[in-house]
Amino acid sequence: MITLDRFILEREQAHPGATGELSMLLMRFGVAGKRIAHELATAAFKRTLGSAGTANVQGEQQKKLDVVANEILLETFDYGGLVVLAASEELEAPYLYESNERDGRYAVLLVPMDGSSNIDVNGTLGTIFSIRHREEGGEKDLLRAGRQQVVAGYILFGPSVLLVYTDGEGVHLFTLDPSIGEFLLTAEALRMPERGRGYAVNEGRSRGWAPEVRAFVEYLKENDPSTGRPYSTRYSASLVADVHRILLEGGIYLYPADAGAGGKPQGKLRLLYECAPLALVVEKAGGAASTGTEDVLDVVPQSLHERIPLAIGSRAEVELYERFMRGERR
Ligand code: AFP
Repeated sequence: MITLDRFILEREQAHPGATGELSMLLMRFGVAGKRIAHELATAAFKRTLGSAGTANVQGEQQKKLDVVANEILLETFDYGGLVVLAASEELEAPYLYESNERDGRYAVLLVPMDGSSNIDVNGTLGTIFSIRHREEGGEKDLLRAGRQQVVAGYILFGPSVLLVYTDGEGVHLFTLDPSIGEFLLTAEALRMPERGRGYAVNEGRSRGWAPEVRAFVEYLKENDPSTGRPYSTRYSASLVADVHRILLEGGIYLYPADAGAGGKPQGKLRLLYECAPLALVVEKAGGAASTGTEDVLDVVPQSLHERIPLAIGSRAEVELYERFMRGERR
């Protein structure tokens, strides 16, 4: 039985000179994951389902559990002197841990509750996280390409609670055993399929997409058993849940630029705390993530809450999507 803590500590021992700080930080995500899972499981009794009646910096309605999960995560790094800054989907500016300002060596980026429209219907949800090195200690430290992430991962709250992370060397999956309250290693050095049979996209928004995107999705739906088509649609309204399925089964998730009514012409998903962490996980498992024209991990952000179009999944489908976007395929 390999617990998350044991796995992390054994990997640390394989790196002579490691300070152990990153290990402590990673283990804290395990603790935060258990606390958030508990809040989700008991929300109906505590009356924490439903809207908080507030909006986040992006003008999106916050659920009570968006706020609760954000508070749990901020509190998680409030001691131990490790983290200087925490940037979150729910906060306009990064939270500064003043007591760690001098010595803290890390910054964290967070989506506390991904897929919050699933909260009230008992659907799958996630927390996305990314750890970066502290540079100067301010917001500018975060405005760097995704390749500079030290660790990235997510916690998936479904029928069981999973924690998936990469430190750049392999992607590892842990499952929470509620009987002992520990995350146990259930897959080490995961490799994702080269191609899949499914795609995830909110097709209700297709009128707002570029013709190239529509052509790609139409291509996936054509009948051609020799190329594995038609693909099946699998969309959950939680990026983490859809990417996790694709990590295990292959395929592609899309959230393209959407010029339709009420759409997001730059794409909906945030580069720094949604796209880049999942891109690192998927790339380290053998997949790819692209804006359609550029590798997500190469995009240098101009601002904290910047949005980009996202195509993420098996290498074969993402490369094919890029060919459609370049007009090489129709
Ligand atoms: P929420 O957390 O606000 O529900 O957004 C979830 C999300 O960022 C991502 O997890 C989903 O894949 C995507 O948005 C769903 O967006 P649509 O409702 O436009 O399909």
